[in-house]
Amino acid sequence: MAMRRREFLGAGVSLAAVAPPTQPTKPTAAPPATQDDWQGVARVVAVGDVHGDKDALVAALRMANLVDQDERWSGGKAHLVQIGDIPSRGPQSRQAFDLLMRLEKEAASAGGKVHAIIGNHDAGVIHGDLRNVLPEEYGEFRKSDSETKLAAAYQMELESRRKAGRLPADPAELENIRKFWYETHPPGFVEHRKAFGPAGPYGSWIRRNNALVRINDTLFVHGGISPKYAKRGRTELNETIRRELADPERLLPGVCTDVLSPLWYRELAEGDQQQLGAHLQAVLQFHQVKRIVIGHTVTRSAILPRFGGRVVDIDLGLSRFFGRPPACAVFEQAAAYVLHRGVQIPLPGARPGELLQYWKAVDAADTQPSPVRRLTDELQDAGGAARP
Ligand SMILES: [Mn+2]
Repeated sequence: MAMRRREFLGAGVSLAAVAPPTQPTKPTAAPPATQDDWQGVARVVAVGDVHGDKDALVAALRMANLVDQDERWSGGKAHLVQIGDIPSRGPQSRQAFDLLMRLEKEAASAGGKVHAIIGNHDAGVIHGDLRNVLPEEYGEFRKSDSETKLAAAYQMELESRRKAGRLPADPAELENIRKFWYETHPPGFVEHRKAFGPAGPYGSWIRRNNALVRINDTLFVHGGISPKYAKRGRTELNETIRRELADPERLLPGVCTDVLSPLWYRELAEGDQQQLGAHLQAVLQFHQVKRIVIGHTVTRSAILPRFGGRVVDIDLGLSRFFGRPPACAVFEQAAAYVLHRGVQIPLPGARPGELLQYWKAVDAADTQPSPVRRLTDELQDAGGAARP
C-alpha cells in the first residue's frame, strides 16, 4: 500500500518530504459539507477548465458580465460554476485561485455564488499528482528564503533515502540524484506544497468544494458520470472525495485516482452516443436533471453539445496552453446559450437541424477561417444528422 502510493506520487513529490515537522501527518477531518443542490437560480454561468490562465478566466467572466473592469463581482445573484482544473499547464494558477476565492466572497455578499467544482488537477495538487505543474506555478509561491527551504527539504530527502538504504555511495550517482531533485523541485516548491496541502489555504479551500453540483435542472461535474458511479448520490460522492483529499491514506484505492470517477471519466465527451444513450438517460433520471455540463476533455475549439443537448462539454481549452477563444455557457430560466467570442448562440436540443444551426452560428462568430468549419461541412454533408 505504502509502495503503491509512493509510485503514484512519483519521484520526489511526496508531501512527507516537504512537510514541516510541526504539521500533523493526518490533517483534521473534512470541513463541513458545502451545499450541492440549488434550485430557483435565475442565472448560471459555466466556465471551463482554467489551467493556470487567470487572464483567460477574467476574459470569460467579463464576457458574461460577472466581473467589472476592476475584476470585482458584478454578477449580482448569478451563480458562477467553474468546472474544475484551475491549476496545471499555465503560469497563473495561484492568481486564478486568488481571484475565484475573492469572487466567492464578493458573490456571496451580493446574493450570488461561486461553485469551484473539484477537477482531477485540483485534487492532484493536493495529493501530489504534479505531472503537469509548471515551474512558474511553483514560482508564484517563491519567497526570498525559498532556496534555503529547498536545501532543507533536499537534506530530508537524503535522510529518508539513507534510512531506506537507497543512498548511493558513488558520488556521480549521488550528483545525478541531486540534479534530478532540483529539476523537479523549482524555487517555491516547498511553499506550493504547503499551501496546497490538506491544511494549507488553497488545499483546504479546494477540499471544501464539491465534485458534483446540481443547479436547477443541470448537473455540473468535471469529467462525467460513468456506469460505475451511476448510482452514487451526489452528497455521498462529494463527502467521499473530500475525505480522501483530507487524508492521503485514503487515496488508494479511492475515487480521486479512479479514471472512471467523476473527476476523470471522458466518455460523455468522446464515447459513442448511441451506445451510451441509455446510460446517460439513467444518470439524468437518477439525478433528476435535464442535462450534464462537463469539462476535462478539450473540444475542437468551441463549447460542444452532445446527446441532443443532454451533455454540454464546456472545456474548449480557453487557457493559453490551448489558446482557444474565451467562451462560456449560460443557463437562464427561459434560455440556454453559449457566449462564443461574445456572441450569444442558443444551445441546441434534439430537434433536427438544431445542431447544424449551432455550429454554423459558432463558425460565423469565429475568426475566419474558423476552426469549426470542417465540422460544419461534415454535418452539412450528412444532412445535419452527423454528430460531433
Ligand atoms: Mn481534467
